[in-house]
Amino acid sequence: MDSSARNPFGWSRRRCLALGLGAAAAPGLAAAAASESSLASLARAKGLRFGSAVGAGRAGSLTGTFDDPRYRQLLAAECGALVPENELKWYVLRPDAATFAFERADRIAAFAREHALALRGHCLLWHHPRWFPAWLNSHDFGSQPAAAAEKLLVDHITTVCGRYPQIDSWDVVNETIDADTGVLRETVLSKAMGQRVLDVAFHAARAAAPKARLVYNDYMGWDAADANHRAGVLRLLEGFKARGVPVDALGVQSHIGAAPEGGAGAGFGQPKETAWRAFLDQVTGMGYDLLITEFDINDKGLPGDIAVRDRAVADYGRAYLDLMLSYPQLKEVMAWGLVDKYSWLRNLSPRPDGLAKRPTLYDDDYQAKPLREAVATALRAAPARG
Ligand code: 9MR
Repeated sequence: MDSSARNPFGWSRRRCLALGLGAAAAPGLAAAAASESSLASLARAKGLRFGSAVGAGRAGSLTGTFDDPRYRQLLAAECGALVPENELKWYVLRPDAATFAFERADRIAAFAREHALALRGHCLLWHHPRWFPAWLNSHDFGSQPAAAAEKLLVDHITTVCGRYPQIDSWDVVNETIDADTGVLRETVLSKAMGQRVLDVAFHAARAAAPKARLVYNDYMGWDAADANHRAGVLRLLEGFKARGVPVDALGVQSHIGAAPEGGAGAGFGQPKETAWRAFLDQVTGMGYDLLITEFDINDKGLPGDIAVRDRAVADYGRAYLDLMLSYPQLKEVMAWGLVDKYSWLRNLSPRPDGLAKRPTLYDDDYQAKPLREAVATALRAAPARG
C-alpha cells in the first residue's frame, strides 16, 4: 500500500486492522489495547503484564514524549501498564522537605486511568546520593536524626502511595548496591538511621500499599565484572528474608546490550548463561518473583548498517527474553520507553560512528522494528504462568 494510506502512526493497513483500527485511525485508541496482537494482550494470555516507561528528560520534564499524541497512542495500543520514567523520583516530587509536586505524575496516572492501563511505581527510595535532591543531601535532621530521618522517609512513602492507590507494583528501593564493590550505598538517610532505612522503606510501603507487589530493583548483569553486584544483591535479598521484610520480587532492570568500552549492562556476545541462571535460581529459590522492569538494548557496539543492527538487537532481545520467560516467577515485562528517539540511551555515551542509537521496539517514525516482533514472538512462546 502506498504511504499516503498509512495512519498517523505510519502503520500499514494490515497492522491497523490487526489493532482493530481504521486505516486512518483518529486519536483516542483505547480500543486498540484490546487487540489480540498487542504486546499487552500477548503477555496477558500468558499471565504476564507488558508495558512501558513514559516521561522524559533529566529535568523530569514531560516535554516531547508525553506531550506527543502519537506516542501516547502507541502506548495505549501496545501496553497493559505504564511506569513514570522520572516523575515519581524524589528529585521531581520533592522540591523541598515540606512540599510534594505531583502534577507530572498525576498526568501520567490520569492517562493510565483513562485508557484502563495498570500503573507501576518507580521508585520510593532511589538509595543513592546522586539521585537525592540537593536539599536532602544537606538536610539537617536535628538532635534526633534517626527519628527525623525515619519520619521524613515514612511520610514520603505514605503520602506517595496514598496519592496513587492504583499503583499495584512498586520499586520500593532502587539501586542501593554499589555495582563495583557489592556493598550497600551510604546516604544521609542511612547515616542518620543506619541501613535499617531499607527495611523501614519496605514496611512503610506494605502499610501504605498493602496489595501492591513490592520490589527491590537493580541493574546487575551476568558478566564476570558484575559478580560483586550480583553477590551484593543476593546478600541484600537474603537479609530481607531473614528479617521478614516484605519484599515480593527482584526487579531486573534489563538495560542489556553493548558498550565497547564496558559500562553498565551486559555486553553483546555469548550471554553468560550459567552465571546468570545461577543468580536467578538463587533469587527464585528464596521465594522471590522476578520482573523485567526497564528493558532496552544498547546497540553501541553493533555495526552501523540499520538492517544488520536491528536484526542483531532483535535476536539478542529474543534470546534474553526466552531465558527470562523460562522462569515462571517472571511476572512483568516493562520496556524503558517504546520509541528510539525518546530513549534515555539516545544521547548518552554516543556510538563511535555518531549514528543515532536504536534501543527500543519502535523507530523514530513509530514503525515497529524487528525487536518488536522478537518481543511478540518471545511472549507467544512463553510458558503460561499461574
Ligand atoms: O531514563 C531515566 C533518565 O531519563 C533520567 O535522567 C535518569 C536519572 O533520573 O534515570 C533514568 O532511568 C534510570 C532508572 O530510573 C533507574 N535505572 C536506570 C535507568 C537508566 O539510567
